[in-house]
Amino acid sequence: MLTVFSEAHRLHYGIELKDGLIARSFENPQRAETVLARVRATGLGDVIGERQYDRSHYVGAHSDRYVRFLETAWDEWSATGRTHDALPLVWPVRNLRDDIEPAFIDGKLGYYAMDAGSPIAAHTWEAVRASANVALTGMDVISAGARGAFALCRPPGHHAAHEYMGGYCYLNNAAIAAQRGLMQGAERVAVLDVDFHHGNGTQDIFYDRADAMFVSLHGDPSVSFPYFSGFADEQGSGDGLGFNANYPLPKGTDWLRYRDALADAGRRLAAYAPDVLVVSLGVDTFEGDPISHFALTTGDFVRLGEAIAVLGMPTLFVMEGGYMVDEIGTNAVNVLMGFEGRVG
Ligand code: 6XA
Ligand code: ZN
Repeated sequence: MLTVFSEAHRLHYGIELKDGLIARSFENPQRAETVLARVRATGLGDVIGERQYDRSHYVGAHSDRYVRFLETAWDEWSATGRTHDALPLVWPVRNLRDDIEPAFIDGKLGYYAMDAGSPIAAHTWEAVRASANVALTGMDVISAGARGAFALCRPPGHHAAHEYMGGYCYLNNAAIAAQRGLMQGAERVAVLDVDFHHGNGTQDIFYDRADAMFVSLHGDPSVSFPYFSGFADEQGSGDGLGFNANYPLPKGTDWLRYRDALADAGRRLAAYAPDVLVVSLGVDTFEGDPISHFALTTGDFVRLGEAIAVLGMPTLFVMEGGYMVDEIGTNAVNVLMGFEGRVG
């Protein structure tokens, strides 16, 4: 299986508001390097760089004005004399006005963010674009006929919605890739999100569409981030009704429980019969993950890859979360090896 990787991810390493304090982000450059090292150590396949795509490839999944915000945010922030990372500090919740885009950057940051987890620094946009381009390149590999490909994206994408960033995400790499699959002739695409956290951004982007199904297994949002999305009654709207499925699972979920939900998700996907499957591959479901609450073991990730392979769909894996840095490489690549039938 080909892996697509961009060194530009190293340009981004920010801060987040955590436990009431500003701290270095759990989402750090070492994550992608550890996964890449494991790809090479296992001989999974060749590693290629990303192709270049212009901004028009991000619009659709995202609004034009949101992409514009991402492109200009650092310049607007730094023009005020500030040299540290930009973070939002006020949000248009409930009855506050969300119909007027603020003119000043401090307002724009809150307008286009769901949390204080997606900092913007001088080179963030370069890394973000490269990550989306990694996913687009991966979809091109699939559209050219490959059975599987791995987009080793960083920063991740599944919390990024049509018009907001959050949870370490800026552009929704999986949705952007899925959209390209549709542009390249797929009649239906599906996204299976196995990250511990609900992929609220991907759900948002495809919620009212019948040509893209979104299926997610994740920690119950009543007790886990992102808290405000990911409940079982979110089933799509309009043309998209019935094409969104959430499987919120309790803290402590282990493989036996996970496997049952995955089997149900697999039946849904098989009935939909997409031309392409995109897997939002987070391995923060690992028992040792520092910010998540499931109990999958390193061996379980092989089983996960095998179960995805059984669906028999051309599959693009897109890297999302996973923070136990030592094991993230083994766990992510175990899914891919399981998919390839390379380990038993
Ligand atoms: C709160 C936790 C963000 C979760 C990010 C993640 N800052 N998403 O792993 O999949
Ligand atoms: Zn996650």
